[in-house]
Amino acid sequence: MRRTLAALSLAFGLAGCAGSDAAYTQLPPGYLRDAAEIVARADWSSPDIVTVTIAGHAFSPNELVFHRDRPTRLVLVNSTDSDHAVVADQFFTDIAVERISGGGQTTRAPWVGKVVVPAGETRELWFVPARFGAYRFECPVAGHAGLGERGLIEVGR
Ligand SMILES: [Cu+2]
Repeated sequence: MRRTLAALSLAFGLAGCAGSDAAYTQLPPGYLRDAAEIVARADWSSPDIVTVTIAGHAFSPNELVFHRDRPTRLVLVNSTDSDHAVVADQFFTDIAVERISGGGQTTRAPWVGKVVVPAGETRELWFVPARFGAYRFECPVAGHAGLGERGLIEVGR
């Protein structure tokens, strides 16, 4: 139920506020039906690790390359004193998520719509890219994408 409420708050758009994570345990429209199975059979002993730092209204790096079918840990470091988040609509529909973790909490859900990174904190998104593609990502906090908090993701072999 809490996750449903989180999704609703995202839908209504809380301007100027990062809100809370959107993580889904029920299959949302357009997402990978077999995400839970992909995550379960992946080998998490030596994942690819990609670290992105948020500072000065920019993601660094802002061009990310992931590899299809490779278990991946995306480490999001917020070095600012305000909250930020990551949304990437088409990318998030094409990955299978193992967990969102950080701040002493772990959320396990196969599908996500938004990852919030509170001020000064770090969050990790563990996932498997399941499709090749090129995608955009950005911070959904009002005004932040326009200030430069955006980037590109490529999933290759
Ligand atoms: Cu932001």
